[in-house]
Amino acid sequence: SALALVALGSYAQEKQITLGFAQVGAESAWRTANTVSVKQAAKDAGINLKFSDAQQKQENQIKAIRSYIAQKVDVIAFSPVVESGWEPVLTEAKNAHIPVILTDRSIDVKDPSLYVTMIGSDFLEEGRRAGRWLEEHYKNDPGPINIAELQGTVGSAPANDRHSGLMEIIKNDPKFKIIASQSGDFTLAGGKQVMEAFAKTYGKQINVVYAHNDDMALGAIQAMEEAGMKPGKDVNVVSFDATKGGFEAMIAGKINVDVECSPLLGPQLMTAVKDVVAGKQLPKRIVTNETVFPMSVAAQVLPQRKY
Ligand code: GYE
Repeated sequence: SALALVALGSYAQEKQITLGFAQVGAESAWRTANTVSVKQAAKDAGINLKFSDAQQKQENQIKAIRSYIAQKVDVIAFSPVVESGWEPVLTEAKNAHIPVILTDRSIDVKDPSLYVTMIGSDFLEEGRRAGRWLEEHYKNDPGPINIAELQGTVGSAPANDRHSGLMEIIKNDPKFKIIASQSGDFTLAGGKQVMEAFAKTYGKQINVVYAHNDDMALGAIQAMEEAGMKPGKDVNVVSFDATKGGFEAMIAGKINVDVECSPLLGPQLMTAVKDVVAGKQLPKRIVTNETVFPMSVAAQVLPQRKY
């Protein structure tokens, strides 16, 4: 009867959505802020969140996604540790008719129907922004400008793209040279350890430290200071994320420029989850709004920073 249909309709509307979220880990201040944002936004949206932490291992994320499939969650979202190797598990989700939303990091798959949308930053553009800052900063310097690069997690989208974005800008200017490049896995300890080795091998030859995130930049600053180098003065430190820790280092004169990357993706993600459950069509790519903060504005901007 019509009445039963109306009752059924309102029941369907009120049914709580269950979201399975497979997080990368807890490697950085960025990640911690991202986790808080996702959990808070789920609460605010009345979404039942199942949350797992992969400790930066793809195999753990794959296990978590499989368990969400087995539990028949309504939507799966995850921030992929690395770009490659996702076809099998995403095909399983597709066969189970569970929509998948990517947040933060992108993946490399041939079949775009394996996910609904990707919400997050344009890491390639972030790398270009850093490169443009370097070009501007050194425009009257004949060089050579020797860059030591602290890469993020090997195979991750932000590490790949922050490297490529920089290269795009500096490749036609031979005065810029990447003299050393190694992964510090996006952690403070990793950045410190790699920088200790760089300082020993290259010492005063290094003009720029290009750190793929603030945590590694902060670790590198410690290593440089222990090696008697002056970060922010005789070595220009370029970093990403623009966390409070990054801002404090800029105010202390130790990070020269911080390229913003927002972890506050929770609200956008929950909107996308609701839309997908409601059968709405979503854009394939939802890009986060971001900017660049040079050291000179840090003290003024810090009070408004949310992560
Ligand atoms: O820059 C870094 C974190 O994927 C954008 O991961 C994220 C990166 C972020 O560990 O701090």
